Amino acid sequence: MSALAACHAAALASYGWCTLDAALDPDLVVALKSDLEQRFAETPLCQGAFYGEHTKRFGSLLTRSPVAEQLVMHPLVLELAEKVLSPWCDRIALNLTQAIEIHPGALPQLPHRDQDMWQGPKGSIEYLVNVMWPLTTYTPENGGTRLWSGSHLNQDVATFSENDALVPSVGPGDALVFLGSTLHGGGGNVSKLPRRGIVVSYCLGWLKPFELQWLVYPPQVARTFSPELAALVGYAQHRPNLGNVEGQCPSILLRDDVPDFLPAIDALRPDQTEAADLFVRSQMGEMG
Ligand SMILES: O=C(O)CCC(=O)C(=O)O
Ligand SMILES: [Fe+2]
Repeated sequence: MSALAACHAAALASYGWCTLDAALDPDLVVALKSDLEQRFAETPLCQGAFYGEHTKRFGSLLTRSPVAEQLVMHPLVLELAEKVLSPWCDRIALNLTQAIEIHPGALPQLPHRDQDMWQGPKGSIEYLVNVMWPLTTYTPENGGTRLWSGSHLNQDVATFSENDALVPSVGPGDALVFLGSTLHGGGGNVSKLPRRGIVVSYCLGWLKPFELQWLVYPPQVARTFSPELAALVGYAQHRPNLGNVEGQCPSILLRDDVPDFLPAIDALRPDQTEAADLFVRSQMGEMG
């Protein structure tokens, strides 16, 4: 792991969040903003108390701007996500890409931990790494993401005082990284202008993702992705044998010709291959 990533990983472990300053070329942010402008304008306001009725959200960002790939595949971000999540999975997966616009008049969002969408044990496993890429400068007035530093170490505490929340100062080109176990929420917007940002999150490769990646990037779309990006959105098996098509890696669907009849082929970890082979050999020994 690079020294830079190790430093950020240590901050994530201690505080549950960290910022990456100037992680993206400003020209790319300009291009990204312009690619998304029309969609922000035409997307209706959200409904429901969690999303917030003065906010707009839309997903599938890899189909909405070529710059989105640079966010999703950002090397330092991927290094951090893998460092945090790899103890509990064979590979990580893209959980969502979502653009969020918080309008003037929006109330603060319910403080929450994103990992609570999965009903497994909490405190012993890290499920998700979140990356917020601001498109406008975030402030406590305009709805900048508020979070509770250290809250990842206190899973039993459902919520903390608003007075203890902090709003990291991040702007276009920076990234705010926080764990799925860190309590956070969008801020209320008492300014006159909307706050815009993009969330990219990564989860354990065996979880059901928040945004159904195979549906938003069906094979005809994923075929245009690099093999690494296609694997991250789900065109890869999670060993052993999870997430297959006809017992094969789902990336088979990205080929020009997909044979009608396919053999199921094991995709096991080396330790599992060894155990299965050993067992087969012992059975053959018994038979003859
Ligand atoms: O918009 C934000 O700052 C955070 C949004 C958020 O945490 C969520 O919708 O889960
Ligand atoms: Fe959240």
